Order: sequence, then C-alpha cells, then structure tokens
Amino acid sequence: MGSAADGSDKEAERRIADVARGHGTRLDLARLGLTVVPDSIRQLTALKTLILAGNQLTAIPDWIGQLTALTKLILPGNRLTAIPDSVGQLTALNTLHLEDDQLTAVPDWIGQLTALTKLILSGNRLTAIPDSIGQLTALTELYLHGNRLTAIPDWIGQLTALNTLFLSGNRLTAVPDSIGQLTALTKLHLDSNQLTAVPDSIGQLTALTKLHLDSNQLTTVPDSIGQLTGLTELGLSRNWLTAVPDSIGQLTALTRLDLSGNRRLSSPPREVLAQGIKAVLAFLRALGESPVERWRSKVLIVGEATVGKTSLARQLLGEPFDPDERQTHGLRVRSLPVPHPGRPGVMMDLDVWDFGGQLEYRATQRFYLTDRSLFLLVWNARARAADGKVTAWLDAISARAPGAPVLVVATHGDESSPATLPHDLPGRYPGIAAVGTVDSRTGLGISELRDAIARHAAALPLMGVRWPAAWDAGARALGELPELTVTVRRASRCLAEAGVPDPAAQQAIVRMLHDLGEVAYFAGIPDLAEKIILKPEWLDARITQVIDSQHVADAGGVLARAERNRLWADLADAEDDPGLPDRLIRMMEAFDLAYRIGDADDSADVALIVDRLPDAPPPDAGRLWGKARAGPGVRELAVTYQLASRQAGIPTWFIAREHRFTTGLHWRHGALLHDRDPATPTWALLADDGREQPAVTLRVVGAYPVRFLSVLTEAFNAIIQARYPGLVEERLVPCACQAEAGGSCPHAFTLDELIAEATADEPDADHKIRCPKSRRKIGAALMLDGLRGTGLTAQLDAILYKLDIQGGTLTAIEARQQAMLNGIRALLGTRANADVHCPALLSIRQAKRGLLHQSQVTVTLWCEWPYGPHPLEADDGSYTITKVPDALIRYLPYLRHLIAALGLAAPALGSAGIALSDQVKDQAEAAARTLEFIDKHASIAALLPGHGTAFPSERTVRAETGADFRALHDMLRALDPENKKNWGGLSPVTRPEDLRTIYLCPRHTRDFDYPYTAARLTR
Ligand SMILES: Nc1nc2c(ncn2[C@@H]2O[C@H](COP(=O)(O)OP(=O)(O)OP(=O)(O)O)[C@@H](O)[C@H]2O)c(=O)[nH]1
Ligand SMILES: [Mg+2]
Ligand SMILES: [Zn+2]
Ligand SMILES: [Zn+2]
Repeated sequence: MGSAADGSDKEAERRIADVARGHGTRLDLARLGLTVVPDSIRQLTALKTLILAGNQLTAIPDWIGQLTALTKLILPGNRLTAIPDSVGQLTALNTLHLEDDQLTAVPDWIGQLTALTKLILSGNRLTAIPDSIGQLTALTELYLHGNRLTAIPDWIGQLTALNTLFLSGNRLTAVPDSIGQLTALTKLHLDSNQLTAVPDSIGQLTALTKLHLDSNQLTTVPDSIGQLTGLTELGLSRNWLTAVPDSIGQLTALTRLDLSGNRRLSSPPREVLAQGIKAVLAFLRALGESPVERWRSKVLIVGEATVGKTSLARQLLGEPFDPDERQTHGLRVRSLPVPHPGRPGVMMDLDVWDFGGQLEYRATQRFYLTDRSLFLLVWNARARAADGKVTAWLDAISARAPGAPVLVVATHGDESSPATLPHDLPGRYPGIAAVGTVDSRTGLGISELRDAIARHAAALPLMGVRWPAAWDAGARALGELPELTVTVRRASRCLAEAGVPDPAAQQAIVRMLHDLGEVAYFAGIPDLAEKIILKPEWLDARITQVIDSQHVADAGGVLARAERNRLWADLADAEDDPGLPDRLIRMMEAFDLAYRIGDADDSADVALIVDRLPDAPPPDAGRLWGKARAGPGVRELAVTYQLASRQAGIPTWFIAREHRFTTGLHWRHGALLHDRDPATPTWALLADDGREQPAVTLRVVGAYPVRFLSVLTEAFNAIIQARYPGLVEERLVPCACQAEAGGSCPHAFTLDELIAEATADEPDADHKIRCPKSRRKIGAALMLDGLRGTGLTAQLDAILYKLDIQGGTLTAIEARQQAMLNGIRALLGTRANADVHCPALLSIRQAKRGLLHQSQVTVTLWCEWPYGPHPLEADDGSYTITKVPDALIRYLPYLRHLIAALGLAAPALGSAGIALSDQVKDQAEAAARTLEFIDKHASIAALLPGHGTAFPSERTVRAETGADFRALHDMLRALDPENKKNWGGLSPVTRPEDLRTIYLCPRHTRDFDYPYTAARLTR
C-alpha cells in the first residue's frame, strides 16, 4: 500500500467528515490522487457541489444518484469512460463538468437534466452529439471542443439560451443553417475543424462578440458577417481565403482581426494588412463604396547575358527579330497588353522588365525581385545548360521572391540537338510554373509562351485586385507627378487630394505600388523611408552608372567623391534635393551593393562598390605583407572566425568601415590595412578563405601589434553582431609555440579553451596550454593579447579584470595602449548608456590663489583620441571658475575611475626604463593634479544628496553614472551658456567600430575620419 495514497485517502475522509459535521453543501476533493470515490460521501445528502476533478477515477458509483440536492458536479480530468445512469436522476444539476475524461459517448438520459445551464464535455472522445442534448434548452454554455465530432446536428438551433458555444478542434465539415437561431450567442468557437463554408445565417448572431473560425478550409466568408457589428474578435487565420467580404469593414468594434496564414489572400493585399486593423477596415469600407479592378502586374525577364532576353521581349511585343540585337544596358520596361484568359473583354497590362544580363547590371535587379511578379528565366539551349546558370538564377529568385511563379524558357530552340535541363528541376524548385522552348528568330513556341504568360499573370496576387476607386485615382495621380522623387509628405498631399486622406491607407498604396514596380519605396530602411522614387527605371540607370564607372574599376572598387559628383552632377540640383546622392548610396548599402566609407561630407572617398572589387588579391598585397612580417622585432597576432555560412557584406562591410587604415590594396575577400601611427606602425591582413563556410582570419604584425588587433577585432565583432548574430561558429587563435623562433605553428586553439586556461583557478593551474603539435607549453594569456575588451565574447570582457591581474604578457607599452583603448571604450559605453552627449574626460587644476586672492579652479577638457587622450591646449578648452559646482563634484568619482582605467596617473613606462615623452609627462602631471583635487573634495561629494558613499568601488561606479553624466552636461552648459568656446574645438565623431560618439580635437577628427589614401602610401 503506497503511503501517498493512504495519505490522500485520509485527507479525503477528513474533508468529508468536516462537511458532514458542519452540514456543509460543498465538498472539494480535487487532485487528491483518488482512484475510487469514497463511500462515505453517500451520507452527505445535502451536498450541492461535489468536486472530484483531477483524480484517477475510472468509475463513478451508482449511489451518486441519491445525492439529489447536487447542483454542481465537477468531474473533469479523471479516467472515466462512462457515467452511471443514476446521474440522470440528479435533476437539480445546473453545472456538469466532464471535460478531459475518456468518454466515447454521452448517455441519452442527459436530456433529463433540464436544469443544466453549463455542460462541459470538451477533451473527450465523443464522435457525435446525442440528440438528447437538444432538450437542454436552459443551457447557456456548451463546451464540446477537442472531441471527434464530425457534424453539428440541426437541433442545435433549439438551444436558444446559449451564449457560449465551443466546438473547436473537432472534425466538423459543415455548420447547419439553424445556428442562426442562437441569437443570444456571444462567443462561438469553430476553429481547428475542416469547415469549407459558413452559412449565411451566421449574420443573424448579432449578439456575438467573439467568433473564431481559424484553421479551417474556408475559401470564402459570407457577406452577412458584416452584420455582426458587436464583434470585437474575429479569427479567420490559417484558412484558404483569397479575399474577405467588404462588409467586414462595417465591424468597427473589432479590436482583433486575424487574417494571417491565408497564403493566397489577395484582398486585402498584405501591404494593407501590414498597416494594421484600422487600415484594413478602412480599405474594406472604401472598397465597399466604389471598387475598381486593377489589371496590372510585372513580368521580369532575367538570365545571363546574350541568352536572348531582349529578342524574346520583342517577339512578345510583336516586333521583328533583329539578328544584331544590341546588349541591354541596365533596364528597359515595356508595356505588354494581354487578354485575360478567363475573363472576356479584360485586358491585363503587363510591365515587361528586360534587364541587361551583364554582371554589372545584375546588381540592381535585387531591388525589383518581388514575389508579386511573374519571372521569365531565359537560357540559351544552344549553349550547355550549365552556361545558362539556371539553378543559380532559381536560387536567387527563390531567395528574394519566394513563391513567385517562374517560367523557364530556352531560346535558340530551332537547333537540332538543344541542351536540356535536369528533369528533377521543377521538383527542386516549386516556384517553376512551366518549362518551355522558343526561338525568337522563327517565332517557334512564342504563342504558347504568350498563353502561359497570360495564364500565370492572371493568377498573380495583385492581378485583378480590387482597389477602392479613390486609391486607384491616388495611384494615378502619383504616377503623373513630374518629379523623379518626392517626399512622403508631398506624396501624401497628392493622395489626399485624390481622395485618400488616411495616412495608413496612403502607406499601403505606396507599398503596393512598390511591389508592382511602379515606384521604388524602401519603407524599412531608415533614411530612405522619407522619399519615394517615382521612376524606378531612372533609379536603376543612376546606380548602374556608378557600377559601370571606369574610374571606380581603376580605383579597385572605391567610389571617390569627385567621381560621384561627376556622375551625378545634375542630380542634387535638378531635384532640389541635396540629400539625394547620399540616399542613393545608402540604398545601395541596404542592398549590399556598396558600403559607405566614413561619414564625413568631405572625405575623399564615398563608398566601396562591391561588384567592382577585384576578385583576387593585388600582387602588392602579398609583397607588402611579406615585408612587414620580415621587419625587425615584430610580433604577429591573429584571430580566425569560423563562419556558418557566406553572407553578403562579410568581409566587405568591414573593409569599408576600416577604410581609414586602407593601403588601397583590397579585394572581394580581404584587405591589407596599415596603422601608420608613427610610434608603432602596424600592418594587418584580413583574408577570407573563399569557402562556402568561410574562415576569416585577421593577422596583425608590428613591434606592438596588440592595439591594432584590438581595434580591428572590435570592428569585426560589431559588424557581425549587428547584422548576423550567431554567424560565428568558432573563434580560433593560432598557436604561438613557434613565435619566439620566428616561425608559425599550424595549430589553432579555440578562444574558449584559452580563456578557460588563462583564468583557471585550480591550485595547480599554471595558466599554460600545451600545443598538440610541438608538445610545448605556452602561456594562455599571451595568445589572448589584443582580444580583451573588444566585445569578442561577453565572457572575455567579464574576466578582463582577472586577466589583468595575471598580466605579465604584454610589454609595458602595449599594456598602456591596451589600457587606454579599453578605458576609452568603457567611457564611450557608459556615455552611450547614459544617453547624454558631451565631452567627459577632463582634468582639474587648483591655482594657489587668484587675482582676488580667491581660490581658482581650472577645468580643462581632453581630446578622447583612443591612441592617447590629451588635454586641449588652447584657452577655449579650459574654464576657470571660483566656485566648484555641485555637478562637477558629483562627477568626480567617475572621473577618478576613468583616470585609473586609462592608466593615466601611473605610467608604468618610466619604471620599465622607457624614456617618457613630454606629452606623456604632461598627461601624467595633469592626471596627478586632478586626482589630488578629487581627493580633496571627496568629503564634499559624500555630503551631496544621492551619494551615500564618497567613492564607490571602481566596479560599481559604472552603473551609477547616468545622472552624473547629465550633471556634467549641465555644468559644461552653465560654464559657457552660448557655447562660445565650442568645447575647445572638440567635435563629436561616430566611431565605425561601434557607432559610438567620441569627442576629438580637430587634428584627431581628421585622422580618425580619413587619414590615409592609397596615394600617400610609400611602397
Ligand atoms: N537564332 C536565334 N538567335 C537568337 C535567339 N534569341 C536571341 N538571339 C540572338 O542572340 C543574340 C543576343 O540576344 P539578345 O536578345 O540581345 O540577348 P539578351 O539576353 O537580351 O542580352 P543582354 O541584353 O546583353 O543581356 C542576338 O544576336 C540575337 O539576335 C533565338 O531564339 N534564336
Ligand atoms: Mg538584352
Ligand atoms: Zn604549436
Ligand atoms: Zn586629439
């Protein structure tokens, strides 16, 4: 005998005794693990409520029929397969819970329980609803969901008191008309069945507030649904709807309308759905008033160069064949009227887009590959099938336009033995709607193709779509505007004048026009979303100009500002839109065609044009790298990123972001970079091995390579994090076992194993790791040099502190460099979190006494140059004050933390026997004075409200500085209300590594933005 069962039996007996003693009417024995109903309940003849839910009962005893006072019998969640007939005697029952049992049938006698108002039979194995339930006319709630019901009986209409009816999750295929009699219903759940239709009579259920019809097989919904004006929730998701009735527009009380998962829904179009329920209702209402059908769609002809795309387009247009057809430059759009195959008298207006097949024109096509179009993928049957790159094209189409129909067309079909496509192609690409052969010279197969185009174009989601007349008028009005581009505001005015004042509707219209190819509008891209390009062909031509530029090709893919200005000289002026050239470049960036270089308006170079990057490394890159490695006293550090897949912009985006280190030597898969800081010149080689799952390796050589590696890895991480989190599968660090001997070891450790070893805290840990190749042991921390604080792994950042204690691997110079980089990173991070923007690094000097024998304090702002922050020299960078403001005092704890983090006060260099430069001495002196000042004012800081402890530990201070930054900002403002000093000429610059703001002096601003050009590099 299990004691648990004993225990619960005892508990049951105790409760029964309690009820008996107190003449109670309610007994709750839920979830006691009972396997039988205790006999002692029999005595409780006054019981009104009996709860036996959630036990393991397999049967209910007959004597239950004697408890005739029962009004509520709650039996769900047991293992009941039947209920004794005697329950039929409990005619006082108003509530009967039998859900989640194992009932296969409900006995007829249930019809005797005419007092029932609530009957719950969900989650059983019922296959039919017994007729006897039809007698329970007092029922207000009936729950039958989760059974195996296949039909709803007609008599359901008799249960006119029902306000809640749940029939979800059965096998129902139809709903009887009589359901319309249940006029008291407020909730009707019919979701997850196999309904193919809903009767019109549903419109009579005007009390309904919730109607769930999701996950059925409905192809239409009756118009009458528009009469259910009390509805707040309407679920129609995951059906087979192609359209919903306009009358839904009348359901103004709706707060939820779920139409998702209707894959072929074209009205309302998804562009309208994306605008939310208000827009959907507005669309449907407008449609109800005056609908127009729009028979217009886009046909895209794509394929390799010279396969015969233009010749095919001409054939379709009824123009003569030209044996000397010229190469197509960019894009040509022609209009092709085609009669609708099934609707006599209807002409479809097809815009045929004929793209140039040359590689350089390929790039812009990705703007236009939308799944609302029909594709003609053309290849030349005379060439080998592989030359047509048919599968590559199919891949590209299914990536950008999944689900769009594709007609695969072979040209040159009059040949005797044409090449054929693999037979399994249509199976592999479900988008393939048809495969055929034509010959544009003889006209063979052209009329069949025209028929196929008509058939598949007619089925396009936006073909024949009904638009409200005002929307159509608006679209036309937009099309007639003379400008090439307009602001969203201007377009909005134009649409409003045409009769569409609602902003959500306006958005929907413009998005649909984009999908149809009539305008170009990139709503999801910041900076682009304010403008609508009314002439997409023009856009294409302007971008193609850049990709075609010889100057860009000669510059190894770099678009210089001068060249951009030359190519687009007319643009900014003609359109009265100075930002236009910049936006076009951003658009190219959004589609991975180009990456911007630097943000400054005056940088010499504008962007890296991906399609124009050389495929192979320039020979000089290898030569210069070899030379750098052979230099005296150099050390090499490296890290490898193993990536899960090849993604656009990796590593090209990085190459563009780090262009300030350019040597002019870069290619599609790598770049040679140079940090020409005169004190420590360093070189870096980034190379991607070109494989499907690329490994990207970043190597740095120089006498002090730590800093440059640190800067570059930070940038690389930031790009991956922002664009493809999860792309990096593994980070590897090359083994340094041969480094001292000047050689290299083929082994690489994972970053994680190095971290684990470097930070191991077992008593016998020596923090060394053994190379499996040479069997030598190397300090693990040594190989982590340069990777700390770069955001490479959160883990590594977290243990920064610990590693520093172990230290000892970095040279004194590198330790200082690393400290400064990390200190500046920390400052930028804190400031970004505080969301307050002003210079934050400063020194304070207290004069013995001033002119009026008052003590004076001078606050000097610093330039935050990560390679060596320094105090500003000119007077503009200093403020002299007589009273130290509270705000400054509040900031002191953080300032002290910052000075320590930057390693400013205690330069280890002197003790390491390295002569200090004057500049470093000045910095150290200024920092020392500041610390002196801070110590003096520590007691004051402690007294300020909000500062319980004078100096929180360095570890906790970070989180406390949001308010302190604000105070600092206010103080700087107060010292110079009109900002006459302009913060000593410090300007905010956005760092490409992390897009954070850094304040730099004029000289370093220039350096940071764009210091190096290929021309200045001495070879
Ligand atoms: N015999 C024969 N010649 C064809 C056929 N289609 C195209 N040509 C010839 O092939 C050459 C290239 O045809 P185009 O139509 O210009 O090819 P395209 O694909 O538009 O080329 P791009 O615009 O450069 O991408 C021209 O000389 C055409 O006359 C065909 O079906 N049969
Ligand atoms: Mg062509
Ligand atoms: Zn090794
Ligand atoms: Zn500076």
